[in-house]
Formats: sequence, structure tokens, C-alpha cells
Amino acid sequence: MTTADKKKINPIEKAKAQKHPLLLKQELEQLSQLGWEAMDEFERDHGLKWLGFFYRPVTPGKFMLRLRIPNGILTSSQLRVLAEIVQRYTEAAGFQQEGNADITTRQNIQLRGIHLEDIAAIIERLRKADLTSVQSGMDNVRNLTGSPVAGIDADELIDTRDIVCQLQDAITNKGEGNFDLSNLPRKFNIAVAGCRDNSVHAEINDIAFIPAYKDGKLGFNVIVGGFFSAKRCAAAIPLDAWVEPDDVVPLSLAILIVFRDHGERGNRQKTRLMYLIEEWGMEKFRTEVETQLGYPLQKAAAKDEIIWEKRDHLGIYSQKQPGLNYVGLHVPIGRLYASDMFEVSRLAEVYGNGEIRLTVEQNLIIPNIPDSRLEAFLKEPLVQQRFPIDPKPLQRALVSCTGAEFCGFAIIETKNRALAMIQELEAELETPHPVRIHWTGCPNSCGQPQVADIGLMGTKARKDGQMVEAVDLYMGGKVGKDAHLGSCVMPKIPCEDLKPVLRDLLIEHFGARPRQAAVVSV
Ligand code: SRM
Ligand code: SF4
Repeated sequence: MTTADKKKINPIEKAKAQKHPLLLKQELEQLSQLGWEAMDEFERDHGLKWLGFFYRPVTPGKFMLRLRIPNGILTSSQLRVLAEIVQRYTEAAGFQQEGNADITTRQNIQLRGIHLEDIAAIIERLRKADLTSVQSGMDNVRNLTGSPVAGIDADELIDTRDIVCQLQDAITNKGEGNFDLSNLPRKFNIAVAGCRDNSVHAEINDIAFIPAYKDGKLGFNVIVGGFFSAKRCAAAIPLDAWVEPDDVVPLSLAILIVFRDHGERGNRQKTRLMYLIEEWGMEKFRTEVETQLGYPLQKAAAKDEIIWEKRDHLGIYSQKQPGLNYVGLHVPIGRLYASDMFEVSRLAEVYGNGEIRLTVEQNLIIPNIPDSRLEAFLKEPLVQQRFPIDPKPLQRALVSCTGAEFCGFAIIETKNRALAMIQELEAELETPHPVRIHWTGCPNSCGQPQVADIGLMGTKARKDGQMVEAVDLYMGGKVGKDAHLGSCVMPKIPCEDLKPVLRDLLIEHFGARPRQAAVVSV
């Protein structure tokens, strides 16, 4: 990068320099009078994302609201507030069914159909419910992920809940908005793993904390710079640092400040943290972080404690608290309707202690169900009919990004297609174990195809002289211990030709058998 290049700043930076987008919070009344059509384009399309409201060119006038759910943990009353918000928009959003929401690949929730004139009231409602959507998009730290079974897992190493909440409070100024940490050069992801199975996909975060023992003490090794983008994907690399749990917040803030003050602000395809680390080299990066932190970092522990295969947490598990269980429910492609959200809230209250947890596989967990209540819980219609605890193996591990239904970047439709195709494949094949199939509608990789057994990334291909919806097919992604990224093995498969390709792959590589044959051999 030449000095001249470094001085160039991109248009988003210019707009941010003119007015900090968090200031929009004070102008919501005027904006609602103005209407979304007349709003300044930057503020509508980008600025409002600082408050968590995403303009959707696919559904103009109906915004998406991205929450922050630290560590993926929320209460039944919080979920009910979200259900009420979404329920209002059933008609307005033009959904065939009632208002909807999605569980995201960062243990988070997004709501659809929001009107500009309701934003101020929604922000106030969220505040009263101890929720926030602030800084959930654009040049901000995204939802902070942590072990979904923190504090309840009998085998956990470090309870990540408090750490993640403290970090969220520091980054967002307790949900009110933090001017100091909301003008980063680009988006930023942080994950804190507390168990042995890398339930947060540590390697794809800008900073990840991974449990490790040093001199008999339990803390975290730190890896940095992981990211996916349309142009490049990189796994995080060691910072060569080990920290105690109390150091997670100060170290994260120090890294964020170094990134904020020194990160590239030119070509937005090259402004993620990894580019700064590469420009400086890890030694200089680490030294700058230490200077910002005000004390030297300890060297990394020789090994970390990620020694298990990744768990999906679906099914029934005894908690570390005797007599209590957590139950993981499968939410097909993460899609929730208002009625589901009300029902999940009710179940969490009637059978558990009102707590609900989300996973990066877009599923949910209801914890704290006493042994004596399990049987009744499992008979509930929502568990029996909508969100099973033991779905079929292909459906079990299906993940999908938003895709063309709501996302302006999408090259293809994902969620509905993914679900329909998996149902057809389940009908044709008997698969001995789950196969993690991840769909993502464009190369931005929100659906993380690089961590899947089979990843499908939206693209276009030419078929019979026509451009058609297609996928690049990825394989080899490994999660849990020894995690590594998969790569594209088959480009440009038209979606209409995909099913037989998947069928063959499932048979050749994952032990699937045609159902007919399975019946015959029995
Ligand atoms: Fe993402 C942009 C959806 C996880 C990489 N992502 C977008 C936008 C905001 C684009 C837009 O404005 O339309 C999508 C909103 C669509 C919508 O209406 O829902 C979007 N991303 C999602 C979600 C909802 C996918 C899902 O269905 O679960 C996930 C929300 C997470 C959250 O709760 O905050 C989501 N996005 C991810 C991940 C996965 C992760 O974090 O583990 C990645 C790859 C990891 C990473 O960021 O390094 C990811 N999203 C991107 C990128 C590429 C970033 C880059 O450096 O180039 C974009 C485009 C951008 O930022 O310019 C993007
Ligand atoms: Fe949208 Fe592309 Fe992300 Fe899917 S991968 S949500 S299509 S930006």
C-alpha cells in the first residue's frame, strides 16, 4: 500500500466524518415526519444501522431491526417484547404469514417490517426491556458470541456470561451508544469460548478468546484477524497472548482502539483487522496493543483446551445443577414467527426459569427444566410439531443466511430453497449422521459456507444461454477441535441442477443410502 493510497478515505468515511451516525438517535422525530423516501440516502441506507435499523431495498419502507443478544441469552419477557413488535407488522410487511424474525449466525435476533415512524418508540421499548440494538451494523462490533451453555454445562471451563455482558456494556456504553467505539474502519466480530468444543467458531472472528491453562491457571489464548468477505476469507491467527478472564474486556478495548486509530480507511474490501496485522506484522501489532493496554501481555499457553468435536446442543442434557436440564430445539433455518416467539416465551416460563438461549446454528435452547417437568415439556405442540429436539440428520445441521427474500446483496434465494431441498433429500436418502450444510446468498458469507461440511454460496451461472441462479459448492470446513476453513470445490452449479449433485456427495462422502436401497438391504 502506498502512502498516497493510505491517505484516500472511502465515501462511508467521508459521510461519518461529516456527522456521527449515532447522532441520528436525537433526530428520529424529524425523520419520521420526513418519511423514508425523503431521507438523506446515506443516513437511511447506512446511518440508521448504527441504531440497529437496516433499510431493506427489497422491502422499501420496511426496515429490519437487528438486536444485540450478548452470549445469545435473553429472557422470556424480552422475547415477548420482540414478538409484540414483530406481530404489529404482520400486514404491513406483506408477509403471507404473520410477522417474522430470524435467529442469526451470531446467536442473535433480527425482526422484519419495522416502520421509520416507530423507531423512536421501539428504541424506548427495548431500553425498558433491558435490550438494545445499538451499533449492530456497519463499522461496529457485532453481537458478542459466547458459549450457548455457559453456566449450565457440566463440563464447562469458563462461564462466559459475565465477561460477554461486561464487554457489551463497555462497547455500547450500556446500550446507549458509545461514540468512542462506533467509528471503526469496518465491522468487527468478537467471540468468547468457554467450553471444549469451540461452539462459537472462534477462528472466524476478529478477536476470539479460547480457554487455555497456563501455570495451572485457567484463562484464554487469544487469536485475532479472522474474517470472511467477498474478496477474501482468513482464519484468525495467534496473538501469542494468554489472558486471565478479567483481562478480556481491557484487551478487547485495547485492540479496538488500535484498530480504530490505525486501521486502513481506504478501500473497504481491505479494511478488516487482518489487513492492519499484515501491514504491521504480528510483533508490531502486539506491541501497539500492549502500549494501549498499559502492561505487557503474557505469552500464549502452549496448548488450548478445544479438544472436542463441536456439539449442536439439540436434545436433552443434564445441567451442572443437579435435577435440571437444558433442551435444545431445532428451529428450521432460524425462522421464527410472532406466535412461535410467544410460545417459546411461555414454555421457558412454565417449564424453565424464563431463560432462552440462541446458538450460532440458528437454534434455541431452553435451560433449567427440572427432571419432573421434562416429560410434559416434550409433549408440548411446539416441540412436537414445530421445533423438534431430534430432527432428521440433514435438517438438523442446516444453516442459511437471509438471502433474496430480504437482503439486497443476495444473488439467490436461500432460506426457503434450503429447506425445500433438504426435505426432498431427507425423503430420498437415509443419512447416518448430521451433515452440516450451510447456504449463503452471496460471497459475503453470512451463512458461513466455509465452516460447513457442504457450503453453498450464491452466484450466477449460464445455462442454455440464460443466466440462472447457481451456487459455488464448498467442502472441507471443519468445526470444533482443529477447526479449519473449507474451500470451493465445484463452481457455478445451477440451483435447478443442485439436488442430484448433493445427493451424490451425500452418498459418496457422508455414508447416505437411497431409502429404497436401505429398505431392500434390511
Ligand atoms: Fe452478514 C452484510 C446478514 C453474519 C459477513 N449481513 C450483511 C447484511 C447486513 C447486508 C445488508 O445490509 O443487507 C445482511 C442483512 C440481511 C438481512 O436482511 O437479514 C447480513 N450477516 C447477516 C445474518 C443475519 C445472516 C443470518 O441469516 O444469520 C448474520 C447476522 C449476524 C448478527 O447477528 O450480527 C450475519 N455476516 C455474518 C457473518 C458470520 C459471522 O459473523 O460469524 C459474516 C462473516 C464473518 C465476518 O464478518 O467476518 C458476515 N455480512 C458479512 C459481510 C462481509 C464483511 C466483509 O468484511 O466484507 C457483509 C457485507 C459488508 O459488511 O459490507 C455482510
Ligand atoms: Fe445477504 Fe449475502 Fe449476507 Fe446472505 S450472505 S445475508 S445474501 S449479504
